[in-house]
Amino acid sequence: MVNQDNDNDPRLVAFENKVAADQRIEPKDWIPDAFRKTVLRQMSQHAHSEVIGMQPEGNWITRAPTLRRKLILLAKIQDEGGHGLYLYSAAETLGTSREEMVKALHEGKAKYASIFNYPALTWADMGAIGWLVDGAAIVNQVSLQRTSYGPYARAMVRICKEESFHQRQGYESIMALAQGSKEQKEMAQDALDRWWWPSLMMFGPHDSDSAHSGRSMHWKLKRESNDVLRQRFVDQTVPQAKFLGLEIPDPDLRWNEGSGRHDFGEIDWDEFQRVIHGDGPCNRQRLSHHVQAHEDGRWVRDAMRAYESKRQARQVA
Ligand code: FAQ
Repeated sequence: MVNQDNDNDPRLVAFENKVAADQRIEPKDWIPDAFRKTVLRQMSQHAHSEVIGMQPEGNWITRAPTLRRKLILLAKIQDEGGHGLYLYSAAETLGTSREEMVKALHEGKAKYASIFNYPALTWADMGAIGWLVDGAAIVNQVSLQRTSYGPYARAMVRICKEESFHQRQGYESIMALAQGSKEQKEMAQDALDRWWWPSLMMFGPHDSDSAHSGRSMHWKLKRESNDVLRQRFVDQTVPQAKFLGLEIPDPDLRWNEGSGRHDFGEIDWDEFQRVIHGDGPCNRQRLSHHVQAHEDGRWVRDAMRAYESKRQARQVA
């Protein structure tokens, strides 16, 4: 068997040249094994995040305060499920089935975004998730529209359009509370207090501690680093909070005239590590809910497989 990552392999040279020339890598192209593993890891984690991310908001569908809010929330959550499906399909082009990806999730071998291990405690959290979580997701995903793996980049284009609607609906929802009664404004502030730091964690560890960034940036899978994207999110969100009359829960946050950016406090990295390694407030609940839903849907998958094999048998006969 050929060592796929042998430096002298002419296919590797062709691959590196294609990346360097800013051309997209497509499923028909030969790719080194390390590249395949890295894209698959990131895409499958991304897909799992979209699907597990339906849970915190799903918790509020039956308690939405008005029919209009309920319709918007339902549509948004369905979009997130759809994003998961595009991403699983795009990831399958790397030769791993969706079933295998889901198995890795259930066995704790694949991660999903840390943010979804926090509970959605009040209706204001629906606004905060749209505003902050989708807001952070878009900053990252706009950058990923230019990722070097073609199927991932194309999935991102459509996903970004929908995420941008999600962010706006969240901002509009939290604005209604921030401009409402004293109690509603307090709910909005409380939601910001609880979701701010986990949103900053979505961008991953500092660049200096990021295990995969070096290779991912070299292969142009990641176009911008974790810290650059996090800074962009802070700079865009601080004025939005000011407009709402809400206070970002960071005593170290201030405008830095020299750098033209906001300085901000240090993330609690111990908490981040605990959450990504399975010990956040809702990790067990999120995973067991997903396992249960997967089991509940087994009969549908079995029925579709049985139908398909019968159809194929009829074609052969
Ligand atoms: N959570 O070396 P790096 C959404 C892990 S979609 C969990 O920096 P990398 C839509 C990382 O996997 C949100 N784990 O890793 C929505 C690695 O562990 P591993 C999802 C994290 O890949 C909204 C280790 O730490 N978006 O929100 C996190 O170069 C509302 C070392 O880290 C994406 O997935 C984290 N936050 O950079 C849905 C975007 N950060 O794999 C519903 C695509 C790091 O070695 C409601 N992904 N880790 O075991 C990415 O851009 C990258 O994968 C990063 C991490 C930036 C997340």
